Amino acid sequence: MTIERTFSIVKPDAVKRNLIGAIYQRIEAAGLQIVAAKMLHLTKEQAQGFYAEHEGKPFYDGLVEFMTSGPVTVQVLEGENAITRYRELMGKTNPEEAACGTLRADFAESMRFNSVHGSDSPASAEREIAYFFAGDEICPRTL
Ligand code: IDP
Repeated sequence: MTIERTFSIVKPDAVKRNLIGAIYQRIEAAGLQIVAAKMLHLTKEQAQGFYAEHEGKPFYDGLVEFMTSGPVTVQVLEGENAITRYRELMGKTNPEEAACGTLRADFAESMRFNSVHGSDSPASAEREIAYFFAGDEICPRTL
């Protein structure tokens, strides 16, 4: 059993439509624990740095504009194989290709306005968690 942490964002399109609770409910129902959470309105510099790997791609400027268009919530999720399981819960980037019952199939508006982010590898998860959270902001359950 591999207990992992992954990083998640409820993006501005979903926060605007009051979907934070619905998305948190799906995360918890899937057996993942939210061990850190906060609301932020990203600056342009924060969004550019977070998505630096996409710099130069045709969708990069639009993505940064979208991610700074309103508040987001950022979360650390913990659980068995959390990285893969949360990617499966989100569904594919393009909601038209996302499997039925996934967050993006049910909530996303388009390829850009696709409601949620989730880390795609252990290295990304580590970088993304550290980008937004200090160690003492993460609160794993005590048994
Ligand atoms: P992911 O969020 O599923 O990991 P990435 O390829 O890392 O997908 O892209 C990051 C984000 O950039 C996507 O979630 C989406 O919001 C946006 N994006 C990706 N590809 C496109 C595109 O072709 N058009 C518009 N936005 C895009």
